[in-house]
Amino acid sequence: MTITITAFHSSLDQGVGLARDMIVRWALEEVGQPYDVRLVPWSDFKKPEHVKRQPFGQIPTYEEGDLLLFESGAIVLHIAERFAGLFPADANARARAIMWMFATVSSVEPLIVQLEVSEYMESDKSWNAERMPLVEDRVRSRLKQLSARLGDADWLDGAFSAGDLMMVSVLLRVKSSGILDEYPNLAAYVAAGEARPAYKRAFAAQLAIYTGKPPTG
Ligand code: GTB
Repeated sequence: MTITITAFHSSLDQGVGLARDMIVRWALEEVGQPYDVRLVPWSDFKKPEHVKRQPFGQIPTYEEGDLLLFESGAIVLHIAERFAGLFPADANARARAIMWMFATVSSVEPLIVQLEVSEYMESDKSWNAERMPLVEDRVRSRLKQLSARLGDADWLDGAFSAGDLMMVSVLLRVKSSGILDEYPNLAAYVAAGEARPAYKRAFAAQLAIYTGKPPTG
């Protein structure tokens, strides 16, 4: 059955892996499923045809036969349940992988979103210089806890899982701030995610849309 996802027709970041279709691409690459991509122009995001798929007028979405999903976390959860490769066989380990997916979107990502808002949407505000250190320190405090939990392990709970895929994807968004490098084990964890062949294929496929060059390797 053909899987179709949506992505930006044109991206401000030119496909450096931060738009959320990357998370879905990576998951599909990990489980070895081919997919088509429907590119959505900015002008169509809030039009009824796209809002029918994604009520908030965003990407990514996921279509597989009669199934239509939005929210990257829900899409990854579905992919991990539907195809082998992202969830452990053991039921308890699988529950913990799901726990890490929720931890990513509810305990880590919101603090990182605040940092992105301060950096990209509020940098011109008179109070931004005062607020930014507070926002950065909230991210630091959460990353310190995550770093303590990860310790010297390769992944969050045994083998690489959908929980790691989600967590690495979110942590990548603080890489450019320099904060990630303050936690060497988290920086190494993210680098190990980026080094996975499936991640590299997904990254190349997303980049190719905006460079016009087919992915290599
Ligand atoms: N919680 C949702 C999910 O995980 O699926 C969040 C989806 C989301 O934020 N999608 C963004 C979007 O569609 C793209 S990823 N934004 C359009 C809108 O809201 O109108 C964030 C993003 C936005 C823009 C760039 N860029 O231009 O380079 C990169 C990443």
